[in-house]
Amino acid sequence: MFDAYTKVVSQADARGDFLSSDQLDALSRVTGDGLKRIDAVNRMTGSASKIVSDAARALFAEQPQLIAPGGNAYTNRRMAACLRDMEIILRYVTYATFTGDASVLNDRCLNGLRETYVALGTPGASVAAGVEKMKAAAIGIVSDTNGITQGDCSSLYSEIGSYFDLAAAAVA
Ligand code: PEB
Repeated sequence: MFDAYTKVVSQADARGDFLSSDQLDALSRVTGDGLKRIDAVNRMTGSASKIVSDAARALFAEQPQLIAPGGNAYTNRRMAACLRDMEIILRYVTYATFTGDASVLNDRCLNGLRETYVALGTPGASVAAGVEKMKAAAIGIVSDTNGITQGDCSSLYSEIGSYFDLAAAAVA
């Protein structure tokens, strides 16, 4: 598991190189955006249950076969597992956002997830659709400018979006 800093150090060490000025510039941008990053994590964390439930509601409205008899989210047990899975994925996206690196998401959540869903008969494309709905909800909440000092957060939004996209692509 890496963060934005240890990832660069590990890559430089593997080559026996000092950190390059490009790498230092990139890391100083990460540092400069540090408080924005923590605010974003704080908002996603505080609204996690809303992000999950709104995304799940939208997913089931769009794909009602999932909750019909025989569907993969039919029965309370499977519905609970589905909501739990979405929450787990969101939690790892917040970790990746916090560390500025996708490795925790990849190594601890997405690795083998597609195979797990295939084995369970859970439709990966539907999980991916749910993840994309969480992305929209999360970025909406993170980018709410109400009551905060406004600044340029565009690269942070696209980074957060990329973690959701990574999760969706891993199971689709
Ligand atoms: C991954 N999900 C399920 C299981 C596992 C995971 C390991 C099997 C064991 C169990 O039921 O608990 N666990 C989960 C995860 C990590 C982990 C992400 C990462 C660290 O450890 N069903 C749907 C939707 C979708 C869904 C499309 C969006 O119709 C999910 C939610 N996951 C779903 C369902 C089950 C499941 C299990 C319904 C139960 C399937 C079953 O038992 O038939």
